[in-house]
Amino acid sequence: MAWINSLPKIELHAHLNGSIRDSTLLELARVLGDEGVIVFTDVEDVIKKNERSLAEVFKLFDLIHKLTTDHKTVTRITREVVEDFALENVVYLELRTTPKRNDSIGMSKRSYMEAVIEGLKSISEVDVEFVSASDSRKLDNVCDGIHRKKIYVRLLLSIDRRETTESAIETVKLALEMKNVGVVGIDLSGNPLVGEWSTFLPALQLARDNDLYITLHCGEVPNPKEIQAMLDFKPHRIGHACFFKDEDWTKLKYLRIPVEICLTSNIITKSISSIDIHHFADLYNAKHPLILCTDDFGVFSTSLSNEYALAVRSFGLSKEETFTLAKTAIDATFAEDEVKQQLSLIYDLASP
Ligand code: 6MZ
Repeated sequence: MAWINSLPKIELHAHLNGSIRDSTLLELARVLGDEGVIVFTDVEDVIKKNERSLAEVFKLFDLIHKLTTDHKTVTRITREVVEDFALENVVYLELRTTPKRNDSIGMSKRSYMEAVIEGLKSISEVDVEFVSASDSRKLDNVCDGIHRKKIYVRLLLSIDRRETTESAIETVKLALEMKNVGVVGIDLSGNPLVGEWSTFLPALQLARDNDLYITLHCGEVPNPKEIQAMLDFKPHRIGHACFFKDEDWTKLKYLRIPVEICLTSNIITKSISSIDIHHFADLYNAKHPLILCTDDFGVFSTSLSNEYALAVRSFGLSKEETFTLAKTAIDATFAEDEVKQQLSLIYDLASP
């Protein structure tokens, strides 16, 4: 479906370390293998595998973090991930990542994030705008007569559910300090079987009090109490919503909280047993705000175009419906009004 590739798309749920090219991961693994830090062939099998349970996904992230967590590599993967999204016509990307501290290599949460920003600055294949629209050089996608892809990038700092309250608060404070370089919000993610909602609440409240946007991984496993507590917090968006009960749907729909839908991720991790019973259909028919997203395009071997194609095939969307679905994602972004207007223009020009 070539038209899906050329459709301008908006990605709002993508984890940096889950969106690494396999070729890059294998290259990094080979280097650590040569240094004797890991056994390359073991890692090669894990990286190339396509079926993974949710528990295996989190084991894989521990491995990926071993391969990627030095400043130079963080810069490199940021550059590659943004380029890959731009090349498939993602015009606005909210990229999320967990700031990491690693004393043994002199990495602080701040220096980790500076390496991410360095990655954004180092992109030359495509035009990137990641500071506020009014401060940035105006993006013109015709350069010397050659059309270049352009992409707006905003950052969300993730709190990992393994973190303490203090560590989560540190991340929120860092996000506040980095608002001038494109950080717009906070995400709560990580293994949903780990950690308590009450641990993260003070940090999330601090974020809210200081006008950061908030998105929560919500209902990725059955946890009725936590789902209700999260909805009562009224985040600006949620991700997944796989294990919602009737009362959760009622509350979600009443509050009109947009849902980031990650079809392939939900199917591969078996959070949803089959695509034809995915909650996309019910939310879509109810005209509830939803956004198709990749989650981790590296880990789940997908792309945003692939997620749209899957929705078209599975739910019978027409071209017009698909275009409208892509365009209405603008409303759910955490972007400034000026960027939203620019995105509207991009869609108007691409209208079928
Ligand atoms: C929950 C997830 C996730 O932050 O190191 N992450 N958290 N559910 C998911 N669904 C499968 N996919 C990714 O990117 C990797 C981290 O993002 C979170 C996990 O905390 C993972 O360690 P960063 O760039």
